[in-house]
Amino acid sequence: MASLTGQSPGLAEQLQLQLLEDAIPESRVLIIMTGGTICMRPSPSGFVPARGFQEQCLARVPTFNNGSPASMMDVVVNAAGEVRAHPSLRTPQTAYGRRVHYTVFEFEELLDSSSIDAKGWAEIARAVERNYTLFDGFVILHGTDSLAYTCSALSFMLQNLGKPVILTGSQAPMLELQNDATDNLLGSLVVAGHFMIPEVCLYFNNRLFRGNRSIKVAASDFAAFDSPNCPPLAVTTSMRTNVNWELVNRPRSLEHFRITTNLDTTHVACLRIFPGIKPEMVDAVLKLDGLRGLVLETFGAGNAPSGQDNAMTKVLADAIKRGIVIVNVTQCMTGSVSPVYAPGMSLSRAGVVAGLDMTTEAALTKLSYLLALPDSTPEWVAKSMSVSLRGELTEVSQPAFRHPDGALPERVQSLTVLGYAIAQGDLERVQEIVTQEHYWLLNDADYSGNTPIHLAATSQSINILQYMLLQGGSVHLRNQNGRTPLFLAANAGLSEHVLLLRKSGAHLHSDERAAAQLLAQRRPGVWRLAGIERDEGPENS
Ligand code: ASN
Repeated sequence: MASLTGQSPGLAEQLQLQLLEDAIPESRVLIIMTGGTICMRPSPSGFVPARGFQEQCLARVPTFNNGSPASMMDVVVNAAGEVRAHPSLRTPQTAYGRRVHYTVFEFEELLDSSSIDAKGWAEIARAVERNYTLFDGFVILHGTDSLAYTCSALSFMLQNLGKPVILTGSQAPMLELQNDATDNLLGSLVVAGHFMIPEVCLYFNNRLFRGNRSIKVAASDFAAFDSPNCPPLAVTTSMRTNVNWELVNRPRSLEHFRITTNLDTTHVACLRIFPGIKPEMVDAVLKLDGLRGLVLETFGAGNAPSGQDNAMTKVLADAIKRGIVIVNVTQCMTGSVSPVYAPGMSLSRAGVVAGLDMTTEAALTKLSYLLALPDSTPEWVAKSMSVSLRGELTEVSQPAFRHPDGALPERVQSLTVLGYAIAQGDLERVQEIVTQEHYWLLNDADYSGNTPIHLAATSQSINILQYMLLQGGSVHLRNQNGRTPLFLAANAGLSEHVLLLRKSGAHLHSDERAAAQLLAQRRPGVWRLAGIERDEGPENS
């Protein structure tokens, strides 16, 4: 440890420096390695994924390892809930005054992403679910070839997501001298460790995209991805990462995080229309054994050739009558499918669903997700395809959302007024402020790091807490003492508040469990509701 005076430090100074080090807050991030170029090494048969990413690529690099004493991090590694201690690393302190404490969990089989399928997506979703309460955020390392599909699929598979899930990869391997892997991984770690963006995102070349809006646009450029119909959620510059909080989606229900894993990719197809395509060709695809859904990539604003005597339209209408869901997306990079021209209009009259501005990747994975849901009917799936489930399409204008970014200029006043209304249990006033305020305040923090959800967690009116949770306030943000709203509610002995927060997916952070256990000795009842059992082990519910 370096001394402030340049000489070797005495014991007292060492202790002081250690205390200063320990006072730096940390975020816990799990990196899930699925394969891809980022971890690849050359072999006689071309580049192949290689194991040992943490030791080989990260442990020796100062930006990924601040050299703090080795420590272990628990990771749940399988369906039986087996917990394995993994060696972990810490980044140096970031521009936001934190360190990211992380470990890499490598899948048994590392893939070139061109070989991933619904089974691989399910494995990723399960790894996130099993470790959800142990980490603040997740970074998924993945090949770039099918990355946009995986992002889209995961966005539908992860429901009521309350924490960031950031996918990234690279165009050149981490061990190549000139690579994009270092920046992509570091940027993803910073986002996952600092910003409450509870969405499945893709971070690449200094930009953070909504996962289900992104497409791969370049085979070898470092700027490999774009999100033509949705601006980036964040951009990293030399100064900082600027988050566009108005665009960030929030889970707005009183439900736990959960996953759906059985996407039906085997009964869907995608067909690109071209000038001269024959109706018989389209009919042949639509008559594939067991086909349940088709994504039709059409011209411009959603137009397809109608064929002689409207033969194409008839083929499509017949398939829809047989129960096949057909979704219309545009071949263009930007813009939306809308029935402005006669050919587009006749498709919509035949029952073809307008996929609006969805990417093909999003349309295909959404179709696979909806068709696999229990009790889904073709009519219901068709209707749901035009509705935004995870921000994958532009439907109507969404409410804007704003999150703390270090500065609280003109919003401090509203935050204070909101604080008073919460303290007085005045639900009507709270609703008024939250509805009228230009920026959403619910995830803003006051001088002590308390968000309105922290305040509501101990307010006399449970209805205020419920209202705020339904507006998308985060249950995972921690105040300056590292406390979650759940901790505060339990500490105040408010069982009803605790139950409501738990229902909404709240859990105690691993850093506050030791204190919670001590407090539970005096008040076991309410702390049990908060998730503290007598024989404490890692919590995964
Ligand atoms: N073929 C690689 C993959 O998708 C491409 C990459 O990651 N850049 O796994």
